[in-house]
Amino acid sequence: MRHIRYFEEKVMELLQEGYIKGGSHLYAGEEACAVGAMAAIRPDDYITSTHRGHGHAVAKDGDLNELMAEICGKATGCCKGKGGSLHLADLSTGNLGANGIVGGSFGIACGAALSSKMQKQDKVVLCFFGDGAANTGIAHEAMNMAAAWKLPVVFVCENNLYGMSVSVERATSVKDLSVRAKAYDMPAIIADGMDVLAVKEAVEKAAKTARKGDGPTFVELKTYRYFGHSRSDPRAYRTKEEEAEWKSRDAIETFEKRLIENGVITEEEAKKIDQEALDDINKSEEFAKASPDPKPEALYEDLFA
Ligand SMILES: Cc1ncc(C[n+]2csc(CCOP(=O)(O)OP(=O)(O)O)c2C)c(N)n1
Repeated sequence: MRHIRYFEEKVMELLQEGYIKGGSHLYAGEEACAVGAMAAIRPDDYITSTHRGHGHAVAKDGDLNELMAEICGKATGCCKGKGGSLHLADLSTGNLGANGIVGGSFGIACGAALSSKMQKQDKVVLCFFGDGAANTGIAHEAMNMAAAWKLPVVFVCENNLYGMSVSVERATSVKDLSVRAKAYDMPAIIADGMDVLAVKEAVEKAAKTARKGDGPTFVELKTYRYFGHSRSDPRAYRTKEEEAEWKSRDAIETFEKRLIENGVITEEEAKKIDQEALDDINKSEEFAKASPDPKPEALYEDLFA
């Protein structure tokens, strides 16, 4: 979780410096969702990510240097600098990619899950999506198909209360998005997205169901993004009090406190873990900055059209 937090703070710094071009949607605040979910599946399982996908890529054990280089548009990136933040894919870890299309993760997840089922591969797919994406047409088509065909997919909704500046209450008829699972005869679990162990437990249960052939589950994680939707967002649609309240339950701080209180790690060990994460991220910045840009002729490579 510390790696993700420092990764995102570094990306913000590089965006503000103008070193990273284009848009970027930061995952800080939601770390427990990605880390808890990945801890619940196998390394050879798949994920489909969102436009807010850096945390998923890091938690799926992506190489930090390659991920940072990709976001900086460098040839050493995991997509050779051609995917960037919004299309951050890392097939070496089973990360089928972030997506600039809100709701884009659903169809790809169902395809991967169908492929796993047809090839009897025993792999599950975590389909991450936001509360805004839950209102897209493809979300409903995909959940219906996955339930009807008992596909090994887990629909992981990161409900961070806002889709850009629009709150869930304004955009959505239901309070808990996961009640929609009932319409597809699919089980639903709601978990605290600020508690990494609660997330792990929920996704583990859902992944087990999917892996044994009993189809999809809707897992709704209640969480919060700390930065604005993107860098130009002044966050005028939410109050400072609301932000402070969520930050008081910060997933990293509370988990660290819990580990120390329960004697799992000492304060010194916690500090060491923190420093190591910071060093790794600084190294990834150095790697990205020392890496070459893609060559112009690379524009014509890796095209499938
Ligand atoms: C099909 C489509 N419609 C609209 C957009 C513009 N857009 C980008 S992010 C976003 C909000 C998505 O909200 P949510 O799914 O809750 O994810 P969050 O940003 O909160 O993580 C919108 C509307 C888009 N990229 N794609």
